[in-house]
Amino acid sequence: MLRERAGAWAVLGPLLWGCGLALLQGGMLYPRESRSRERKELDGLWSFRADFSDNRRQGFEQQWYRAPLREVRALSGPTLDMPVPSSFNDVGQDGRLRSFVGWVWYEREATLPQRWTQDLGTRVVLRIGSAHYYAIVWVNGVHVAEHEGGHLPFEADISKLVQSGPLSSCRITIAINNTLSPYTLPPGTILYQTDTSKYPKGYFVQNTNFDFFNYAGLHRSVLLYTTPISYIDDITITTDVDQDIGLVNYQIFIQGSELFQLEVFLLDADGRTVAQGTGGQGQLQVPRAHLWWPYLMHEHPAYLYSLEVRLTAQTADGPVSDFYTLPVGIRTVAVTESRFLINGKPFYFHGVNKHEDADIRGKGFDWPLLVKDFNLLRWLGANAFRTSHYPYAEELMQLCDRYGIVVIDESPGAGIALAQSLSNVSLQHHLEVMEEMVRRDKNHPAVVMWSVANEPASSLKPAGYYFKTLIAHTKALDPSRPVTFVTKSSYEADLGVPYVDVICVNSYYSWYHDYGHMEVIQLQLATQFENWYRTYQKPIIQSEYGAETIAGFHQDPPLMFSEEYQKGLLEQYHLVLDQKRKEYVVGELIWNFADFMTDQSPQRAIGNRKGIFTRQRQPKSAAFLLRERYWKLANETWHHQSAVKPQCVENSPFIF
Ligand code: GCB
Repeated sequence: MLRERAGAWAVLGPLLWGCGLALLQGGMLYPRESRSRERKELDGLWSFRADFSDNRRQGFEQQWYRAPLREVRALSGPTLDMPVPSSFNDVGQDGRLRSFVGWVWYEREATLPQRWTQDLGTRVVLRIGSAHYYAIVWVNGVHVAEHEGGHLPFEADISKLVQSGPLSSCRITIAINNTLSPYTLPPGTILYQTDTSKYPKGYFVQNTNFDFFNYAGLHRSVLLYTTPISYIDDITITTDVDQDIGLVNYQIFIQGSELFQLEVFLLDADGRTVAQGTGGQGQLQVPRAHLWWPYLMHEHPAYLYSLEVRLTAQTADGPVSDFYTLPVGIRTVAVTESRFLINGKPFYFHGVNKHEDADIRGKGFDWPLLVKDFNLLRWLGANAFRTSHYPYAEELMQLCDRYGIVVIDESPGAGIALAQSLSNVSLQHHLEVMEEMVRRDKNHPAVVMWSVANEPASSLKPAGYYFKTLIAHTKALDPSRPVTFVTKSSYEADLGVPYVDVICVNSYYSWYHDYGHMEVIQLQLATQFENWYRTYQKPIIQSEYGAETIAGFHQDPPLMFSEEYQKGLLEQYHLVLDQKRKEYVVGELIWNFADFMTDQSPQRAIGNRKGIFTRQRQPKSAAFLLRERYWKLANETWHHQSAVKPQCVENSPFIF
């Protein structure tokens, strides 16, 4: 039975990859420079105005996109300087902006190289990495794009606009609305307060059922890039291993020409060509392939090849060439009744849940923060994280590939609490979001599983159909990876878990239940695992556990909120995890990597404090406890034949 299920994955994956991933129409390749492609980042200061008018629609009524924003006289006042990427909420001193709900307007001028505006053989694309939540984009006052969803990129081909006149610059205006509804992902509701004895006229607040602050704005880079008019639109890679031969299946989509030739070259890390092919679809074979292994599982983790794709296309104006290079990791993923296998070896997730969150910038992308977080992860000996509770920046996913940090890639399906949010309207949008997410992240070897949601109301009646459809669709999009969602429902009531490949369970024993009583953890946790496993015979990940901890609060014997309590609680969990990981538990992810901002509430002392690091990335005592544990776990799951084992050497934490 065990082997049969593993086998089914291994066999079905390669057979289905062609049809599954082909369901996706249109590409969203990361914009990389090449011999045929240029890019221009538009990060920096943009003009900004929040529309404080009562109906939040003054910007549309006065058509703020028609002229430079600073020239429009508006009730909402002058424009502000706004950094991009950044959330707009925490950079100012105006409390109204911090909690603003409605339309905000961003604008900047971009100067374009002459060739971009004069060479009609050049395609100019505007790409927005993340605009939370709903965005409308104009270039020189002309509507070019609209997008729903705050965590995935979208693009507009603006060639015609910038090549139609003598202009060497263009004005980009982006209106963004952070209002959430029961049908958005994540969902939310606007509550109007009509009791005029308590609230001013027109008073409303936005409520959510998720536990992170609804930061908004341009969270990732906005950039312009070029391709030739006939171009490589999408590449899909799946990999397999046959004995010591690595198999790289590729499928390439071209736009702008029906008549073209494609050549592909697979280069090793030293730049040597190890395999090559032609045509839009095929399989490359790599004898004695270096596999992509997770961090701390192998002496040489995260081995990446490069797939160089060269297009020569015939167009009305003559031949055109396009070049794109994609990093490729050769690895397999499989799930049995009790194990998660990477390259056929049992993999144990020992890692964290994260958030895109930091002081001042909110959810804005930041290179120093990114590098610090990876250094902390490697110091900790973490081999995995979940992108709780939305897809993270592409640059971060690339570093996961490069460092061997395994990712459970989660959609923004957090806080699905109302029956309305399990309706067909919501489902349709959720299916589209999964398409966007798979399209963006399908080629990352680090991504080993999709998570379609976090803690939905999966015991409500519509949840059965909702998750059956959503998971089946995700598997059809990508048959090469397992699919899950993260549950907090009981094993008896959950209607979605029958469809997952791996059960991901969150529990907060002796925190939200029996608080202060760590002595109940072992019994309750063991019962949790046994119930789920007896019912489903699927591997289980403890996808969240933790305790609110204010750094610097000490209390012995431990009391809640102290560093000692956090450590004590974790230790109780670890005792049970150590038994059950010998059987069917395949991972443990602490909640949370670092403290993060939430809505205000009596339970949150300026945000959620369950981090093992503070929001400024300084360790609490629990970080040292976990570090010891993770390095020990790494030692046990080391699969390479060599005698060298992972070691956590003081002051030189990464030996690889
Ligand atoms: C959970 C949620 C997470 C919260 C966490 C908590 O179950 O998945 O988003 O932040 O609990 O700290 O309450």
